Amino acid sequence: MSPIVSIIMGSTSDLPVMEKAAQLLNDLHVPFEMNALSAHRTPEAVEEFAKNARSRGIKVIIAAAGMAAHLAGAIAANTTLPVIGIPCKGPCLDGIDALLSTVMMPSGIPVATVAVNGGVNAALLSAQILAVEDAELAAKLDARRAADAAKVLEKDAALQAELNG
Ligand code: RP5
Repeated sequence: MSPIVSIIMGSTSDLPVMEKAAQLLNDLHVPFEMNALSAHRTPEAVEEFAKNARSRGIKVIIAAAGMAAHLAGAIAANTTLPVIGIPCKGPCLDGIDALLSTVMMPSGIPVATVAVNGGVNAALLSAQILAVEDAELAAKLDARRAADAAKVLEKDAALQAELNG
């Protein structure tokens, strides 16, 4: 199937975070593509990627970068597809650098920023956007939440059993 979500990262060094997003989209059977292009090192390629994404059938873009993380913003500047930004934790500043660079977009060019290294939530948010028009995907997301809630309740029950004998 042709990809409808595009995962893009500033460097292959961001791959560990993006693999979590990829795994989740695989689990949900959402077709995706994955690329590594840099807003700073390959600006023309990023512009071309963003400008062509809609005509290639992409519906949501997940963009991850670390340090002076301008990738999500640079992509959002060149498309009106929804762009989800993931700030990646770099070698210093604990990801605050990437968080602020990704989230503090000027009015008019939105980037939906998830938590630092938030690959799972980025993938879930992309699926939720797609699920607005896809009842089958919405049902899968509901089932996933129910399963997650059941795990929490199971762990709480085990904790109570341990505490109360
Ligand atoms: C950013 O700079 C990338 O997204 C990466 O998080 C960071 C470091 O890149 P490398 O020097 O590891 O390629 O653009």
